[in-house]
This record gives sequence, C-alpha cells and structure tokens, in this order.
Amino acid sequence: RPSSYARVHGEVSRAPAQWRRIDTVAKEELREVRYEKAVGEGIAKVTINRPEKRNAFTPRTVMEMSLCFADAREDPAVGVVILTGEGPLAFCSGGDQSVRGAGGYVGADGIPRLNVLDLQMQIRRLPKPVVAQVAGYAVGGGHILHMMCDLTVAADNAVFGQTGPKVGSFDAGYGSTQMARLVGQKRAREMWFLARLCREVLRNSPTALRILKSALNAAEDGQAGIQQLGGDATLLFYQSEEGNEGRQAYMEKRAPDFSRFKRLP
Ligand code: S0N
Repeated sequence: RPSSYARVHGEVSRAPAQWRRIDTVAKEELREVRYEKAVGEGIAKVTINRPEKRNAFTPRTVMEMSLCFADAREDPAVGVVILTGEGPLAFCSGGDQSVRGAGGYVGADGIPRLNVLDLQMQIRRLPKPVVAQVAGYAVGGGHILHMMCDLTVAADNAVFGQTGPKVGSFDAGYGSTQMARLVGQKRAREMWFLARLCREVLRNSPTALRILKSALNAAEDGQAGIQQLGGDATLLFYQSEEGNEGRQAYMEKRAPDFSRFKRLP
C-alpha cells in the first residue's frame, strides 16, 4: 500500500534516467560539452567535457553550453536542467588559463571574450530550475557557475573555492555579490581574499583584491559603493593606452584618435 506521502504527492521514480545524447545543437557540433535528454522525462543534462583540464572552459565550451541552455529553455518537454562536469575529479576549474589573453579568453577566431558572464546571466534568467551536480573541484569560474544554479548537489569529494587573485583574475559581478548573498559578506571575503593569514593575502594580486572589495561593497552600499567601484574603473582606465589617448591629444592640441582601440564583444 503506498505511503500517505505518496498518496498525496505521487510516487517519484528513483530509477536511473536513460539518457539520449544530442551531438548537434543549432547546427553546431558539440565538441567540448555533452548534451543529453532523459528519455520520457523532462530532464536535460549539460556536461562540461574536458576532464583532462579539470573541465576548465574555453570560449567554445561556453558557447556550446549556451546553445544547450537555449535549447533546454525552448524545449517545452524540458522542465529541469542539470549542469555537471565529466568525471569524478572536477565539476569545473574555471576559465582555461592556457587561452587567457589580454582582454579575455581567446578562441579560434582570435577575439578575446569573457562570454562566461553572459552564460551566468542566461542560467540566472532561465525560467526552469537548474541543478549543479558537483563532484570534485568547483573553483574559480566553475564555482561561480554552480552559484548561478538554483540548487547544488555535492558529492562527498566536492571542493568549493575561488582562486582568482592567485591567478590574477576576479569576478566583480555575480561571482562576488551573489556569493555574499549566499554565504554572507564575511565568508565571501574570506573565500575571495583567502584571508586566514595576512601573509596569504599579500601573495595575491593587489588590483584583483581592490576590485573585489569594491564589488562586494557596491552591492551593499548603493551609490557610495558605485562611487568606489567607478573610481577603481577610472584608475584602471587611466593606466591604459586608450585612456591616455584623450589626455595626450588634448596636450598636443589635436583631435583624439580612438580608431585603433578594438570594440570587444
Ligand atoms: C582544479 C585544481 C585544484 C585541480 O588540481 P589537481 O587535481 O591537482 O589537477 P592539476 O594537475 O592541477 O590539473 C590537471 C590538468 O588540468 C589543467 N588545468 C586545471 N585547471 C585548469 C585551468 N583553469 N586552466 C587551464 N588548465 C587547467 C592543469 O594544468 C593540468 O594539466 P597538465 O596535466 O597538462 O599539467 C587545479 O588544477 C587548479 O587550481 N586549477 C586552476 C584553477 C584556476 O585558477 N582557475 C581559473 C580561475 N579564474 C577563473 O575561472 C576566471 C573566470 C572568468 O572567466 C572571469 C569571469 C569574470 C571576470 C573575469 C574572469 C577572468 O578570467 O579574468
């Protein structure tokens, strides 16, 4: 006889899902991501498939993930999406540092991108629950992807953390502010700054620490926080060639020439 819970809510099958693999989405062959749908059930699964790199993402990985999430959004038969990484060692180790260039991660077209920021927004806006299934490392940009998901299921070996300031990067957007909302300001700052010992903080990139602190403040401090973050953006801009072109042109009494500066996507 079914339990009273089952009578009210219905039975939920615990049998393993049967997955059907989809190799091409929107005419794009999936090379760095595996995409599957459960036969007869409304579950789609997106698996980052670069286990040899602990599932670090390139611009192509992110583009493929984005196509899969768009497909899952559009398919009325899909009700839940799982995001996971191939193998037991890592969910995702963040941006692939071997293709990181000035201005972002560089793909086959040679253009630097930070397209993972668009993917974060896409997951956030997807009108269906997204579940992160984490085994092994979820670090850096990989940790941020799990934070963007609605739920996280963690295996016993799951390790969560940020590495940005160690490798000279930071995510001052959702990566900082969403984390502070999820785990609290103090814990978020500890995770980003690795501030158990002052000497550990000093090993990290000072600019990355500065922007992260601004970002964490900005989400809490309203206009005053934006003032601080804006000031830091100006500081960085003043250190760039593009930022200097306007001042230089004024000093030389000529029209500024910004034509050599790329409009990055
Ligand atoms: C994950 C770690 C802890 C695993 O350690 P383990 O198990 O000892 O394995 P390893 O031997 O270290 O790794 C196996 C092979 O995989 C390669 N590899 C691992 N992670 C990466 C990676 N992220 N990029 C490139 N390669 C990676 C290893 O090199 C090794 O290869 P072989 O066998 O050939 O030597 C450990 O691997 C680790 O700590 N990895 C690095 C983690 C990291 O620092 N990630 C980057 C952090 N930053 C971001 O993710 C930024 C994200 C982003 O896109 C962004 C977003 C918003 C604003 C800015 C940015 C931005 O990037 O600037």
